[in-house]
Amino acid sequence: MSSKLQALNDWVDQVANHTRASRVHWCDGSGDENRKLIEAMLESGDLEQLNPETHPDCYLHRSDPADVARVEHLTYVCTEREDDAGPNNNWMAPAEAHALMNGLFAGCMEDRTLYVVPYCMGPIESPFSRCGVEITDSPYVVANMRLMTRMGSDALARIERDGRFVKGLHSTGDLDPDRRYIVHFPEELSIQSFGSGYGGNALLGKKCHALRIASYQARTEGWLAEHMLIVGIQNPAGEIRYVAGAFPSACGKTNLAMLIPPEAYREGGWKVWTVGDDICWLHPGEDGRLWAINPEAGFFGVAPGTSAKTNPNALAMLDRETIFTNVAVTEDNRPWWEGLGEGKPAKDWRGRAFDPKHGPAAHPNSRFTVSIKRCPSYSDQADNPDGVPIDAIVFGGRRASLAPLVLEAHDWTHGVLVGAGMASETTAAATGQVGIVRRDPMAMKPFCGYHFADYWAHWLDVGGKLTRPPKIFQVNWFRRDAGGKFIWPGFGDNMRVLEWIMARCRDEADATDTAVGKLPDAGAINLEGLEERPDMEELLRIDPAEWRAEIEAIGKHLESFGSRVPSQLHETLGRIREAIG
Ligand code: GTP
Ligand code: SPV
Ligand code: MN
Repeated sequence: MSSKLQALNDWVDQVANHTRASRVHWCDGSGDENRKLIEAMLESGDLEQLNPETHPDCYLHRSDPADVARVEHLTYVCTEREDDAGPNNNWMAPAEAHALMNGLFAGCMEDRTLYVVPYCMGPIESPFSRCGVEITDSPYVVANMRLMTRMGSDALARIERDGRFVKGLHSTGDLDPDRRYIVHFPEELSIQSFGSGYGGNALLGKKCHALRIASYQARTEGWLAEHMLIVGIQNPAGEIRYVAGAFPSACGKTNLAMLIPPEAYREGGWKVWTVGDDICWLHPGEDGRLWAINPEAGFFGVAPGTSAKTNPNALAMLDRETIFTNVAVTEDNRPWWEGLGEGKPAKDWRGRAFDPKHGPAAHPNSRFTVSIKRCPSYSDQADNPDGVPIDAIVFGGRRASLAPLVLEAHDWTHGVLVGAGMASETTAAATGQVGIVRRDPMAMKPFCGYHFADYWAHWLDVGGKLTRPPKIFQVNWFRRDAGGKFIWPGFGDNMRVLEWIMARCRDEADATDTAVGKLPDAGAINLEGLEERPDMEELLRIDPAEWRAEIEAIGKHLESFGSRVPSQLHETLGRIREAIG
């Protein structure tokens, strides 16, 4: 097979020659093709079958133990001018990066099949969707891309119609961490990834295309590519309003995206619909509102902590047609992870007999891959080519102290400052130390394909085009008490905060103005049905001394991006500094 697009055929030929691939397979995305791939992976040991009685069509992949997370220190944005990549990215000159990658890819697919994977990010018929083709030598990547994107013949047909696509080249190489690079050429609309099979490094449609390349394109085209979930919140009157939320990796997007409201809310008629859990493309509409699509078609979710109590919707879809990566297994070969709340591990994520002295049974960044259509709260609007209109944007992070449960920005510019100043404790989603507070503007630190200062200017520009901009909020589910316990119950109970946010969007709830934003009045958050009343005073406390230090730190952080930082952000910060005294 080949395509009707000469440029695509030429590129595939050229890569096949350079990598000396032994076979070329064009993926059509069919069930039959998938079954054959799975069979081959079961034979090669890439996959293990899980218990077919309890988990039909579920498989376990154990990755190389040194290839379990994104590698931010080996991820590069290669623009002609270093300044365009910004201090937020590692940079390499394009010529140097091409020379390096050409060397690594030379002959790397000898004895391997080269898969051509056409994919579409977003509904096939949406004008907002963008296509790409990933060339990979990993059948695991093909099977995951089939769940995560609209992959195969339909995507190829659209690519042939459009005549343009993002070129992604991937090889697992020999998995040597010293020969591992994830490089992006935004000016060429291309990506090259070598030496890793892990999600964000290898499923190129996801972070590499839909965030790094897309954010760069979005800037020139007047839209935003964001690390955000999208949910629809249906109130007792039956109206559905949409919220987009940016939280850093492993900080709660998937959980918020498929939240089940507490019983009292459900009985009252509240319901939450899932549109997306990780990536959101936002377009200013002709009506002056911001419209969102989820470019993905599946979830690549964090397994640990997922239970019938914390996330019943996730658990309900993980018992069939799911690929698990680096989880543990029980004696009867069911998937298991810390926080699952039932069963016990027999083998750990590396396949060894479980022994607590080796650490957790499941890797802390173990994941599940599953189609979004399997989600019980899947929204029928997720396939709408026009997207959904956004009423509120929520920025969140893991902060043990300082950040209150919820805070409303004074206006769009203040909201952009709130996003730009975001900080969060690091997690296992990327290699490196866990639990360190770092600035992660808009949860895009690892994913923005250009200079952060230009990115914030672009946010302000987009806001300027909106006559009905979403309100912007900051939330923190992770504040801890003196004993280190989370004060807020989180998960389904986050609905209580969403209710206040939705009421604010309809101008129906009061708020107290403070220097750092608008806070709910005492008693404004509905606590009905909670077994234990959380310490709301502590959750909503603004400590002026702590905040003064934070404002200084945000000022330094903005300054580190130099003179390109929009002056409005410095001015807004200055006003807050004065107001807090
Ligand atoms: P990425 O897929 O890496 O982008 O992560 P994510 O933002 O989708 O995070 P996810 O929802 O998978 O949550 C990550 C971890 O945080 C899991 O272990 C969850 O159980 C936990 N978590 C999510 N929401 C809450 C919450 O409201 N409170 C608490 N305490 N933990 C939460
Ligand atoms: C994240 O790390 O933010 C993820 C997983 O969503 S990955 O696909 O690896 O980026
Ligand atoms: Mn993510």
